[in-house]
Amino acid sequence: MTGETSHLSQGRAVDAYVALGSNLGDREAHLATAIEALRGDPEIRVEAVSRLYETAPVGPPPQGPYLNGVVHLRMRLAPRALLARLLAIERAAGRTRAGPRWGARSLDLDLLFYGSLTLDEPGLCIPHPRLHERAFVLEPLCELAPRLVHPRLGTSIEDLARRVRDPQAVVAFRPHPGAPAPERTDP
Ligand code: PH2
Ligand code: MG
Ligand code: MG
Repeated sequence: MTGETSHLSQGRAVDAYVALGSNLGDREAHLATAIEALRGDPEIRVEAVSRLYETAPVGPPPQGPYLNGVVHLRMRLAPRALLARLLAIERAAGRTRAGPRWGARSLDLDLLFYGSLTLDEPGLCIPHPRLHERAFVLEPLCELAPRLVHPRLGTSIEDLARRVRDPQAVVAFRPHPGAPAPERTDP
């Protein structure tokens, strides 16, 4: 095999889940642009996109609320090749790495799962090391993959989400398309 194909995961299609977040600028536009960029990548298939949630910021620096969501991807790219695509999409949204850890950002794309792979390398830890503590990740992920089992913890997303659920801190940004229409309040 030549170097040209070394970014491929030996021809095997893999399901990956990526968390989306933004709390700077036009948050919804940043997330929409990221989803469009993934859809436009000929080597990535976007299988599903969760609803977006407005979430209270987690972490020390004072900052505004986030919009968060999760996408399910299917591709043959190896983990590092996928990570490189995600970082390029972040940069195109004006993301810099100058701010404090856990500080405000225009766009954050975090690789949560890559099949059932576990990996702990500089710059890339799979599954994402904090996903099981974060309601803002687990709530949207639970919509797409409730039965997915975390390969390190041996626990389903549904069970992990139940443990951290926080309806005050993670609120659907738009009503679910199938939800009943809000009650009319005109006089
Ligand atoms: N991301 C962070 C730090 N804190 N809080 C929320 N609600 N959502 C995020 O995506 C988030 C955060 C660093 O990546
Ligand atoms: Mg993050
Ligand atoms: Mg990140």
